Amino acid sequence: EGVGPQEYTAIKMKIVKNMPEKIRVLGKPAFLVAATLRPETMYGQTNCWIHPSINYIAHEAINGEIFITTRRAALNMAYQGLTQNQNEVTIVAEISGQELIGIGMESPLTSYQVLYALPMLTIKEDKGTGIVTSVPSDSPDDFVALRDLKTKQPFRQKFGVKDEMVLPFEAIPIVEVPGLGNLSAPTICEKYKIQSQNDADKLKEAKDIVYNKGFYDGVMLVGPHKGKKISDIKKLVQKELTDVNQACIYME
Ligand code: A2H
Repeated sequence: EGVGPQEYTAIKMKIVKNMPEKIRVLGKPAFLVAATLRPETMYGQTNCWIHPSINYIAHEAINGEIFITTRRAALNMAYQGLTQNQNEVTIVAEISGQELIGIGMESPLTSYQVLYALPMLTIKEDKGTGIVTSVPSDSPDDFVALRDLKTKQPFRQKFGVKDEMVLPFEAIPIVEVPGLGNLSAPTICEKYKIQSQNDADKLKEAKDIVYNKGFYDGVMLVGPHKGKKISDIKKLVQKELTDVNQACIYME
């Protein structure tokens, strides 16, 4: 970080359930847009993460679509040709993270037909779009946050998360990592005895290992790039998604 521009894949997740009224009345296709460095992990997505107390906006994107992101990300998008009016953000609704929780979406590549926006308290407002794809098989942060929601009913209740938005969703094996198997994040969290998302130090260590090994030594287990190394296919998957308008390139 801090060494120049970072290129993300902005994943378009189409709202198909529990659309907030102020978005529905716009009568346009609307998307939660998540920024990821690992587009090939979309095969294992189980949900997306929202910060309940961040304020998001719905804005006019290219092709008559509505994107939901932070205001900051929308402004960056405006200078990258991703908004309807060049260099301009046209806000059509302001919406709190809490209001986004429980929205149901269709997302590219994953085997779950509909997945849900769920709360994560460690999301940063000043990174990406403020919306994060959740891949518990390959991200310790995602695995632990999903497990916390599954095991702690009061946590679900506090944020209005229904059981059916969480309980049926399991990590999907998508990447084989030498020494860590095909569910590298759950495996390392077990090994380091990480109890919850508050175990920040242990989580950081676990992440450093899984992210590095996953990216440089990991091998894809599913999809058309099965058998190939992650570092060789990241760009290919990004292009496949942007070619069919399910993602955009987003820089910051
Ligand atoms: B990655 P970097 Cl499977 N707040 O996506 C907190 N985290 C955020 C965020 C925000 N506002 N925006 C994006 N991120 C996460 C997938 C993934 C990611 C996997 C493995 C590694 C990985 C699934 N979550 O990232 O600080 C997103 O999680 C390794 C770092 O810009 C995004 O990619 O380097 C990554 O952090 C961007 O982090």
